[in-house]
Amino acid sequence: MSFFDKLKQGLTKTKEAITGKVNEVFSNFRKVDEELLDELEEALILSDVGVNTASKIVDNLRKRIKLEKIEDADKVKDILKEEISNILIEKETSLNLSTKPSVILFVGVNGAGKTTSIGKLSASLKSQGKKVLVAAADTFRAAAIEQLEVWANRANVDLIKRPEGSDPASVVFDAITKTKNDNYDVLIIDTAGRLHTKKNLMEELGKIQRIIDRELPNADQDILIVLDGTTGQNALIQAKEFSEVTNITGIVLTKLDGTAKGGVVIGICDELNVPVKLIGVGEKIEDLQVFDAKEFAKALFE
Ligand SMILES: Nc1nc2c(ncn2[C@@H]2O[C@H](COP(=O)(O)OP(=O)(O)O)[C@@H](O)[C@H]2O)c(=O)[nH]1
Ligand SMILES: [Mg+2]
Repeated sequence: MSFFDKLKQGLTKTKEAITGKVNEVFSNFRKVDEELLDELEEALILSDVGVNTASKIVDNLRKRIKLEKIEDADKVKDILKEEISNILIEKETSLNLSTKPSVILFVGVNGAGKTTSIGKLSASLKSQGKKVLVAAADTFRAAAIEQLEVWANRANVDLIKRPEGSDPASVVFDAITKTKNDNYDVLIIDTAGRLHTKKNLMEELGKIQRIIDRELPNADQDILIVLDGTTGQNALIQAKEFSEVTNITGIVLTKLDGTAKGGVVIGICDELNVPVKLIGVGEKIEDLQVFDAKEFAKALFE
């Protein structure tokens, strides 16, 4: 299956949710009036686009209807698609990998899909000829370390681990040392999603960050927050919370396959000053895609 077919298949339910609701609105309206716009706004909110973004889209729609003197409901539908696509297509989405080595730090709550996404990304980078090291800095549970090891084996990349309960920052330090000594291209760091308090989490991530900055001051860095797409608007809230404690450079949105809440991508692209860089469309090793906004919009509307 091609990447696009896979994406399209993964987005089936989201597509049904958004276009289903929007089409229903249009089937009830022949006239372009304020009531139509209200109903459209509600349909977007119900599709997990988010209140702010839905209202922004409809405001733009209202302006264009007036400016372009639109009376035909079908034309409104076209403009709606355009407005949504415009929101999706604004940002640069490639990973920062121009230095050797470069570092990718994964953060996000438990269960979001960090470890799985690291496994998938490692395999993809490896297939591009890169020498990849992964660091098991989620030392909170033994199972988390084992799970990363399984993925590292699957992706055929090297792993640095220490026993459960070890200081995550020291795992990162060891990993950086190995990265330098053995000439790795990319170091990918897994972190714990939940500590006792937000303060703990902040301190932990801060410590890891300082070590990276000190030991690899010239390395390209990505700090990717992994968000579970099936949680809809909650994903947006989490992204905002994490951006308070760390300098996020990109979003990995997982589990878009099989959820109807993928509309949250639109809200995320609109509300956060951070690009969606990768999306998860399945549990298999090949099921991580570079986020291509154009393709995404196409998969949503065609
Ligand atoms: N369907 C689907 N499941 C996923 C995806 N990404 C992760 N998962 C599943 O989500 C669960 C939690 O993932 P995990 O990587 O352990 O999350 P972590 O706690 O953030 O490290 C696992 O069962 C994964 O198989 C995805 O893109 N699609
Ligand atoms: Mg994990």
